[in-house]
Amino acid sequence: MSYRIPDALIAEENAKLRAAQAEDYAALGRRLERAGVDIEAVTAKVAAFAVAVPTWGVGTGGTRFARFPGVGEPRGIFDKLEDCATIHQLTRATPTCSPHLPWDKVGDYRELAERAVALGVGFDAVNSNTFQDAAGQKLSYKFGSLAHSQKGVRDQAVAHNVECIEIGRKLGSKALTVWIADGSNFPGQSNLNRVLDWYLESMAEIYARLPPDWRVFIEHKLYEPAFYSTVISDWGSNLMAAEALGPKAYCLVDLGHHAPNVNIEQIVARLIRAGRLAGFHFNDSKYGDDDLDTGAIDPFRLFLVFNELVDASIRRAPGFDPAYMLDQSHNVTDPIESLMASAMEAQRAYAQALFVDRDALAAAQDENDVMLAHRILKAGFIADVSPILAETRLRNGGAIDPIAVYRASNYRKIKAKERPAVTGSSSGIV
Ligand code: RM4
Ligand code: MN
Ligand code: MN
Repeated sequence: MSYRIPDALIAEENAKLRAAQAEDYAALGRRLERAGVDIEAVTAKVAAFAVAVPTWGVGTGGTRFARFPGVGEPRGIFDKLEDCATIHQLTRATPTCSPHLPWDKVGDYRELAERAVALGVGFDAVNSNTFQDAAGQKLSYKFGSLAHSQKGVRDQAVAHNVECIEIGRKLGSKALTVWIADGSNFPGQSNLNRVLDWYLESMAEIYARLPPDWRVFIEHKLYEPAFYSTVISDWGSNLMAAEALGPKAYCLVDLGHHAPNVNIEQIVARLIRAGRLAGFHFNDSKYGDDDLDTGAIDPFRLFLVFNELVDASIRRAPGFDPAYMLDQSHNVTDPIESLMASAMEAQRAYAQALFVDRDALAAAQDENDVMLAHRILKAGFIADVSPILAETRLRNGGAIDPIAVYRASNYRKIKAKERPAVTGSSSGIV
């Protein structure tokens, strides 16, 4: 039987912090009470917040230069599931994981689904992969996949996505996420409109194969690996595609897939307005990188995104049902620690957005009291909501301090023995 962190260890570590946690939570409760807010209402909302973990995120990532694998890394999807379950066990914020195919292909999906149930995790959106060639694949994706100039390659990419839907059905998923690397490196390499036509044709075939209760999430990305143009480059192209396909197509926002300084929260607001927001791939970035830890670089931006989400949920925006997922690559940290910290950062931004006094904000906006409006919004961001986050974990059987418990458990060292070292090092995102 493979190692799992004992509940007794969580309880033991929690006992050390329990008194301080109770004190901090009570103090915050009193502060909120003065503002007419019931802390329990906020805590209940935060406790209901969930973000999916990407199965590929629990392995050590790399850059295009190198990958430095760590000890005790997962060797396949069954090991990855264990790590995803550990993240949820301690944070109580990540009940599902999002598989990537063919990376997570197995012979028996019933066995995989059963293992997930035994570990207490479910499956979120299935991600297709036509940005690299799978072993034994007939035609190459070197020059594209769903938008390739040759019909045979497009058909192969469509068939892969249809297979992803079939596998996802067996795992209990309800959505397919499609991100393609198709694009060009040189002006003149491809006709900017023709590739979009081919993409839409291919996607229409995939769309036709969606089960009635499924959605398809389209993910745009400005550049990389294509450096001159990408077929689905931005939210405009994404929305055009979703609207061309039909009501089950939604636009997914990966925070790292925009030009620097783009106003992402405004894009989110627009997609909500169009009733087409699929959800998120959370991560952070400073320059053109796309996979740093959520909230590590610009937590204010993350807060502003959640501010739009809370605003939409309060006014019950039609079609608003976003799926939340982390999408990161961990090159220099233990992936489990990064993913736990990131789940908590997403939760934090949500809790901070819940702190904003929305009636007062709307009144200040109507009065054009710029400074007051800004301060009301900022009050949410500067609020220390940590006691609420810790309280939700404590009440749900998780850890007050997940990273401390994880370290105390020696999980990685134990896994290093259970999972013999992966030899060799390759470059690539995962
Ligand atoms: C891409 C994109 C996709 C993810 C891959 C691994 O940049 O963000 O969502 O599946 O990376
Ligand atoms: Mn992504
Ligand atoms: Mn990405």
